[in-house]
Amino acid sequence: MTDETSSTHNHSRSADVAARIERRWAIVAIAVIALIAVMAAYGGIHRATMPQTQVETIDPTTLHLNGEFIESNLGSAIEPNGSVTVRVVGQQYSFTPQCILVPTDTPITIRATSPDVVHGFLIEGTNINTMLVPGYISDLPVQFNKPGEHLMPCHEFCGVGHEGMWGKVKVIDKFDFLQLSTKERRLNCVD
Ligand SMILES: [Cu+2]
Repeated sequence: MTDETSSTHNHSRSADVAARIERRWAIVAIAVIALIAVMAAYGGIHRATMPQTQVETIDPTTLHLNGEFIESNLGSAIEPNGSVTVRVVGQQYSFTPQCILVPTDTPITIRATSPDVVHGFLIEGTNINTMLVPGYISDLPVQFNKPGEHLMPCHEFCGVGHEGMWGKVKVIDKFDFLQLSTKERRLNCVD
């Protein structure tokens, strides 16, 4: 072997090594991207992320006049399938209803919006934490396993009265809730 051929040989061998290492790192990079894409899809589909990608809009100037957020429709309603839907409006500077009444061990959907400015919506002790944005409906699933009370502060500065904007969620036994629901179409604990 002459010096020249051996150096060409070495050169092509190191090029092979470099190509192999590059390929390996490309596979690692693609695997990381694929893993992140799968995690994002899983989080979105299983509602593990907020805000949701699904966007529901509503006209904030007329929500008190017609549609599901008129005053007589606010509060907790039992659906035909046994789940509960709670409709809430956050406005400067209170929530309606101010006290939300819900049953234990029942799938609950909270639907909330705002007619004026952005408010925060948080239920202490749960993963419910979102914003009420005028023009949009926030739709959140929650379930409570035991009776009790949870504070529900507005945690988004919404004006001079912001610090006084508090509500609460009262969780009562499923059986008691069902009994109350035979008397009223929409339940809350302000009455
Ligand atoms: Cu507020």
